[in-house]
Amino acid sequence: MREPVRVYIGLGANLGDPAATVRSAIAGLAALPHTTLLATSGLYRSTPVDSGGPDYVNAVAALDTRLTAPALLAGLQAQEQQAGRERPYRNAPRTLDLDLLLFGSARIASPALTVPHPRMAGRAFVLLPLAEIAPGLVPPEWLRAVEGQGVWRLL
Ligand code: A4P
Ligand code: MG
Repeated sequence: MREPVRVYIGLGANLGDPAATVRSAIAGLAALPHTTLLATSGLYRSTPVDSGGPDYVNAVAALDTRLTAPALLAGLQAQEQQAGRERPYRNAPRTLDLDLLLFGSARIASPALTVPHPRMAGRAFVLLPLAEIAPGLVPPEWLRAVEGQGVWRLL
């Protein structure tokens, strides 16, 4: 059996009831096989970055998993599909985004998977919730660089 790896997942939603979607997605992460949910950040409201529509709800979760990175990604994508299928509108945009931010100290560059997530360092909606549960992973200069992006922690 593989040793568990500490991984961080970024969650985002901006359609339907995004807070409820993110909360149920966290429950879905906890139910992944060979995986333990260790910590979740609070929920954050954020203005869309490089996209339109309503504000997002974002969060970050820490897991220990014995899954391989591709198997974990497949589990995340299955959960995205499931959230999408619950939406009644034709051609509705995706209602749940699950990004694999970090997979231990692995660096992965395959066609299907890039880890660390290539855009995480410039995004306050990732860095603030990540810093809440893993402050050592977020250099202070990264946080300073994203000051001013619209992100608010929800109670
Ligand atoms: N993929 C490669 N690396 C990864 C990874 N580390 N984690 C591939 C997850 N997927 C990864 O992703 C497209 C493809 O990326 C997948 O098939 C997978 O093989 P997707 O989730 O289908 O599409 P996407 O999320 O629209 O694209 P992308 O490029 O992941 O977008 P981002 O960068 O995730 O941005 N603004 C706010 N405020 N909050 C948000 O959450 N999210 C986005 C999405 C834009 N603006 C936002 C937010
Ligand atoms: Mg994505």
